[in-house]
Amino acid sequence: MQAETSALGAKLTGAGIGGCEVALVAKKKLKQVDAQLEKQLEPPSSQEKPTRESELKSRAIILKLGGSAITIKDKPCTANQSVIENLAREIAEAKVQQLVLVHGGGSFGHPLAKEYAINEGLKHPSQIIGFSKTHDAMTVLNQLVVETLIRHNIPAVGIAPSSFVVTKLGRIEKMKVNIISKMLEMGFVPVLYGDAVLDTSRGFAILSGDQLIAKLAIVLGAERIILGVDVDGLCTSDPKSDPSARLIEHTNLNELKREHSWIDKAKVTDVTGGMYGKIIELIPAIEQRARTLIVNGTKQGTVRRALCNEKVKGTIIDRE
Ligand code: IP8
Repeated sequence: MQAETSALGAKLTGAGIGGCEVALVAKKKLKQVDAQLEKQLEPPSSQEKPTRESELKSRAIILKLGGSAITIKDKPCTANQSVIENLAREIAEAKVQQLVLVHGGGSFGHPLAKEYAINEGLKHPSQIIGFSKTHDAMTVLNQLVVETLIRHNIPAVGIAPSSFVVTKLGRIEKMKVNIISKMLEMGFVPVLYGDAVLDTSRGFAILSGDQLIAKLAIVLGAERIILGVDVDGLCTSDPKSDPSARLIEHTNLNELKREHSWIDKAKVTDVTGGMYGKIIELIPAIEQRARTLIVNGTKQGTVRRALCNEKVKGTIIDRE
């Protein structure tokens, strides 16, 4: 039986704010924030290079805890506490030197992001409160994860991506990454998440955890990316609906690119980041030699073995 934690209690209801005036003020405010961020954030040219810190020390591992694994998908704002507990224990056992954790939104971020159409950008003032609710729900989940990690003696620090990432048309445009590399250098485990973020073209957008891990892997020069999801890995079809689905144990970018139907499947069925969408997001990081492993984060022992580089059931994706 899964232990469930209803973190936000009753369903969060939409309380829109009315009036074009408010929308204009909000837009003006967003522009001001944007101008300020322009000044503060690093120029994109310096972002694609591995940081000095990552060159000096062992290379980081980036572990994504999928929302499907750590939350109960069909119960709004409900965490799968037993899975989080188990993952925290395994992460502690693995004793990784430099680890960045990123978790997805699951039943916390996604229903609210959808209800307020956050990913479509700012079109109506009633969405403003939706942005706050979406971000707030993610901070609640983040806190649950961070608290559990700390209980297992992991020096976890929750960091809101909305505080250091800005997107343009939904794609990361600026990312102030030095705080993450500094934390890694000092032995902390930064815990980030998919978030509602400011967008220089649309006002705001949803930054998926998958886009975030790919970018972090490139910028930090990560050695490996591990995705802990709620299935055993990448399969020939959706294992949840097709019993004949076969696990692909090892593949590479050329093989994936040759198989054009992947791209089509991603467009048709996984626009919001299902398995095929994840792979597409990760391609630039795999191109930069971040070996990627997809495992079932809900099965005991898999994440520990993956972190320790031991043989584990899952899908390895290499550059070549
Ligand atoms: O679950 C989306 O992150 P993901 C986060 O990694 C929100 O796609 C806020 C919906």
